[in-house]
Amino acid sequence: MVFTKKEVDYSLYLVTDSGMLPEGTTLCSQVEAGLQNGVTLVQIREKETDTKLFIEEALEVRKLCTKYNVPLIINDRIDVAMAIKADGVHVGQDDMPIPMVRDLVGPDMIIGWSVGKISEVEQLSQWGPKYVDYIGIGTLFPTQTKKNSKKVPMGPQGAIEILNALESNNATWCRTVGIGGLHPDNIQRVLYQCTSSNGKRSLDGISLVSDIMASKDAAGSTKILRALLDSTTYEFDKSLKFDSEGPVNHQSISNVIKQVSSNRPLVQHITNKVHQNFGANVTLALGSSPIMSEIESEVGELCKIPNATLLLNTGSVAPIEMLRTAVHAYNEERRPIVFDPVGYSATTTRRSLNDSLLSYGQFTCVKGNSSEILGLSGLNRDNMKGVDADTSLTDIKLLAQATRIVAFKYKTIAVCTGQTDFICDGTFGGELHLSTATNGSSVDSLTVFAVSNGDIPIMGDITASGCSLGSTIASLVGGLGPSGSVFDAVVSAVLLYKSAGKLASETCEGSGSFHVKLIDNLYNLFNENEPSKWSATLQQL
Ligand code: TPS
Repeated sequence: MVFTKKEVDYSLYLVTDSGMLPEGTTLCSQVEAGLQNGVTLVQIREKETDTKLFIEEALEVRKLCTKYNVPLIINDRIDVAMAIKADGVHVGQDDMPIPMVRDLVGPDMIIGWSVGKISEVEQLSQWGPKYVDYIGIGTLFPTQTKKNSKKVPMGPQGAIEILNALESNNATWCRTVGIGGLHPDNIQRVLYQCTSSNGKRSLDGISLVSDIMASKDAAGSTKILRALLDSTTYEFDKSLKFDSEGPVNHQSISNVIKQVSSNRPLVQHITNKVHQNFGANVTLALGSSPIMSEIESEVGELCKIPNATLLLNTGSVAPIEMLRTAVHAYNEERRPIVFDPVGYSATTTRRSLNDSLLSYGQFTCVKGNSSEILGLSGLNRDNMKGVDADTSLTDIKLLAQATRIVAFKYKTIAVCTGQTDFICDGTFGGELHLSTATNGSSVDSLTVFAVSNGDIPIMGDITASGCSLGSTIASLVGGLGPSGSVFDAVVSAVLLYKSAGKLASETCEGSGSFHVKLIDNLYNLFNENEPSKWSATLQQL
């Protein structure tokens, strides 16, 4: 045994599959290309290979692993692992039970287990530290590699639940890798989002098959993966800072408005029919250009227009493929996405649709009414009346906590609207760390801000008033220049919208003229740019 278990570096864990090798490559040439460029752990997983050949290949790979000083794990075949003196074994849920594996391999071999359920974490923590050394959490995303898998992809949110279960069951010894459909376009997001709620634990690494084994340039692919793993920031909003310079004040709000006026962002709305016309007018009132496009083939061009921003409102839904393409395109271009989970919790269909969309990408801001944010937080799923907010939800502590949870879970700026609006920044400036997560900054340590302006009940008497706060946030975030602060822009949008709503409610003659006056007041407050005169107030809770 060359390695002690504590020394193992799980950061880039290659699992083999000789069924997908490109022409001109071999199992060993692909593994060696990986080892030369940053693979830190290798697992031989050959489901179709006869024992004799398996052993021959395993001995070759073992030589390579010894040369590069990297441990070797064998999948499923405990006999082969023992025969070739591998460093460890990896077993799935349908393979030999873990206690039997440990009895056979002895105390020093590394044992890995594929885990996808909380009950499996409870089981491994009952066994204690002598049994499972690490788990492969998955499958995270759809994968072509594991044929006939019955598992539904769990997405980052599923992995977070497993990390939380490890913490709540005190399985501190157990290391973790994420697996399933991992590629350069989603790895940083997974590492960034997957942290336990207490802020103490994130994934120790990623494990993958096809991105290296099926690559025509395994060395180049590994280098890309290594660079992503080694960077400590996920810049999902390329030109934008997340942190505020200090407390948001009239000066910083005025700066946001100035940047938006001069940059005139394009705000692509993918939104429900009821909101389209009003949202377009709100966007225009804020010096921005709306485009209501659900054409999949043009998303790639739209997101490249300077200051392009996406508002994704799930009130009525474009084809899911179009939505996925849009989320990927804006993420790839590092442009902001504001997500509005309309009617989350109203029906099972809406909940699973919103959950799927949220698993596709990284969102700069998630804005919902109190029922939606409570639903997303998991604190309360049973209080939806259709897609409207339940106005009886006024428990400030509960709503503030729900906002914190959503901000932390999705590493986003969460906005919860209601009589009082709550805002919480859970982005940690895009920082990501293997293993140590947010260095102990937990959900509970996040600061929540409240925006109030008295009750404006008439807001609920027009259509799309909540959706149009989404348009306002998207305009202000999208209009920021390179020195802008996203958090300042979100706060500015909420203050502006609430102040305009109050003024409109004071001068309107009914809900019809309120509609018009809301646009007038947004237009005037934006163009005057004198935030000291706005009536809505910001308070740190
Ligand atoms: C560490 N497993 C789950 S998904 C998958 C495999 C092999 C395919 C991923 O392929 N955790 C560890 N080792 C394992 N063998 C498993 C889990 C089981 P791709 O990266 O091409 O999507």
